[in-house]
Amino acid sequence: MKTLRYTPIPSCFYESARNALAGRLPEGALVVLHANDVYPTNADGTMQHHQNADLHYLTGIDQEETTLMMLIGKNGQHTDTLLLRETNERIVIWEGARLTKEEAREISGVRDVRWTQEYQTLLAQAIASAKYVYWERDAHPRRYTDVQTRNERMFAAFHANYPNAEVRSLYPLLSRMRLVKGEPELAQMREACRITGEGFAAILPLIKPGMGEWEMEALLGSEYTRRRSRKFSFLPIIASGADTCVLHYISNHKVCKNGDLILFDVGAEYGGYAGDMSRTVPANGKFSPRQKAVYEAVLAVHRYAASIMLPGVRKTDYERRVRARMAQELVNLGLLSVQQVQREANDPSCVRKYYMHSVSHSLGLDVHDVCPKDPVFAVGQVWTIEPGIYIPEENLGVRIETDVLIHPDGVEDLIPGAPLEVSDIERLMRGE
Ligand SMILES: [Mn+2]
Repeated sequence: MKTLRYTPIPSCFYESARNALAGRLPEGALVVLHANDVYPTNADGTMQHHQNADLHYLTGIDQEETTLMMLIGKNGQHTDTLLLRETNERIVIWEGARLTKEEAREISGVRDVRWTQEYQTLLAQAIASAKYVYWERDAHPRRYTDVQTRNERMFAAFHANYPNAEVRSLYPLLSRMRLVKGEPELAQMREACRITGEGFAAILPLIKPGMGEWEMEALLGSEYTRRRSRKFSFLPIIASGADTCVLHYISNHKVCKNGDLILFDVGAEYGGYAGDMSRTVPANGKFSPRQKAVYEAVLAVHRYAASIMLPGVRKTDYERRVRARMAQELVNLGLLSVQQVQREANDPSCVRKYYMHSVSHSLGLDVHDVCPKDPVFAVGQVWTIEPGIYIPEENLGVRIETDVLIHPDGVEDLIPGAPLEVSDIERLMRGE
């Protein structure tokens, strides 16, 4: 096996993931999953390939034009076939050799590896003995795109050829499985989170008024890459001044000014897994009294949320309790009146004026990872905790986000390397 930038997950993890999926499927089920396309830009340009997360979860293969087929037999037995893009002379010269069949076997544990040329023949054979077809199609509740994925495009062709096949969704099964992380996945996530936090702590002493948001992005990217991250796990948000109130600000094109807060919502990817962290710091290294008051309010809500994220708690209840706690802080800051909050004692929707997003999302191969509807917290799940207060009339937004692993008795902070307390942030920014 080649030495890689990251330590790969052993193939036995992917084998057990396929066994677990097969055990949840009926006899006669055929599973078909495709890699994501390499998306075009203009002319002959392309974007960086980003693997389909379900395919990654079941095989560990991070290569375009890959297909996994699984035919489920009696008692969860299954026959798996992996199809790969075959290297030719042109690919060797221009892109570099793709995986050999032997390399793909070592990574995924799938013994039957073929070239993609056999796709139609193998599919026809499998369909002949299949009763149901589980074709992967992304059903994330917040997914919105006009662009057809490779899975959807291949499905359209499949449906035209086999209009009578009984097609079922893989999403409910895989989203439940991916919600609880296996030990090898946690090792990757710990590393993604370690890089995310330590890389950020490393650039804190360098931040000064007059610095461009893009310069901070460059410094952070350098720290992440040196630590073997392949890329930011999502487009980094480095927002100063009024843009701290823009939840998904990604232009990072302003110069930060003395007296500004700077909101970082950034993450490093490692081995396909995502870190996701937010910190808010003063450009000049010292919080003003008002900035500090808002920061401490968000931190108090963060601490409260972490204390009630326990196994067995329903996420919707958790979110409601955090909103109620947030309401108290917004009253203390003079942003809401006691009467406003009391009118909606059970679930104060008035908090949404200053805190308009949810406090937690699951994290894994995807930044906003898969998740069943109305999940219940359980041991082995990884969630973000990210309350925020945004006051556009004061050009002041604060978000504090950690990633946590749920244990039987509470949560573990996976990003201990990045400061949370005002005093720790100010000390690090002084270079001490
Ligand atoms: Mn997040």
